[in-house]
Amino acid sequence: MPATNRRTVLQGIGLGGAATLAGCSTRSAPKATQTQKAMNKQKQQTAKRVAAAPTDIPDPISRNESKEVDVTLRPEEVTAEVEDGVTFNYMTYNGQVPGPMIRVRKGDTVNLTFENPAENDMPHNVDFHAAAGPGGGAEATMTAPGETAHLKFEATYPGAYIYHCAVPNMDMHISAGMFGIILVEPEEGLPEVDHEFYFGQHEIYTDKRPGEKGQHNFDIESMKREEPTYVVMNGEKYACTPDKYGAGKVQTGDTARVFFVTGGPNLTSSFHPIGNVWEKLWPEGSLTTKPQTHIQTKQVAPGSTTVATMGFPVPGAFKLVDHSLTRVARKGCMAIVAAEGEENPEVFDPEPKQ
Ligand SMILES: [Cu+2]
Repeated sequence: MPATNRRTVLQGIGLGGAATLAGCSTRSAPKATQTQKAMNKQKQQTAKRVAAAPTDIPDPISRNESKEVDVTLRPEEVTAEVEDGVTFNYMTYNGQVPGPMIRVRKGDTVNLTFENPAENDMPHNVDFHAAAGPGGGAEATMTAPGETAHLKFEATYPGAYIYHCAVPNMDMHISAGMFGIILVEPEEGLPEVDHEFYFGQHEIYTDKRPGEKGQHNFDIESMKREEPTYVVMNGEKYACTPDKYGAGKVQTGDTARVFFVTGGPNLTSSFHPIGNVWEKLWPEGSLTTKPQTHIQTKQVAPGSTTVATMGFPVPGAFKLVDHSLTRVARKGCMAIVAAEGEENPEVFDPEPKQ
């Protein structure tokens, strides 16, 4: 369907046009209560896992010229567990939280296909902070269930950028999981590392207490108060730890680069690697800025990212957390990278001889 016709249809069902853009008129937007009802509907689709695998990242770019990169995003509404025995109706890009990491090079053209599956209940779209154009593509990709939209844009500036859903009730969609990273590598590429990991933090607002068994419904009142039930990395409580899907694995002496995004929609993360520091850190994912060095805790605002490297001089479990630690101890916000290898008592000796 051509874009203009699609918009006409969407406006007809109260979902279209200017109302899709952040902060704009909500003249034809669905009411939040309508969206909440749709979010809390019994879903047909259930998923075993929505947590993105932190190593599921496209390879670093080695080419020296620009090209067109095909990307397909499918907003998928699925029910899955936040933790054992606790289910929630997520909204995702391609069934995972955060959405797939998109990797291009400055000057590349992103050729996006945006497919809103017919079995969905809600309209969705995507706003790329890496796209220079109205709404980052939000209006161009605004689709009702069963529709497909196309968008092309040139990645004109390097950096690690968030993309997220930007329909009128965008806070509800982001808190259900609709955000991810698009990485635009500088022309010269990124420094070589041994490992790369991808993590995204966001809040889940429900009508129950953390850990209370059963289906948790989305609760707009707790979102308005900004009091989430869960604060999670990669969509689920402690998803990327040995107790759930496993920790990231490295060897002592390796270097790792972490791509981190705060989806929010409301809380700023104080991103910290316990037992380590960020050796080099590119604030706000700005890859044209010189990195900061030896940073303990970095605030990452909703709608922003950070890129940071860490080393592993000694073996052990290195916990990546939001240093607002109640979110870690009680609300699920932690990932682990485990380093294996020889002890290095000169650097760190947990059992010194007396
Ligand atoms: Cu959405």
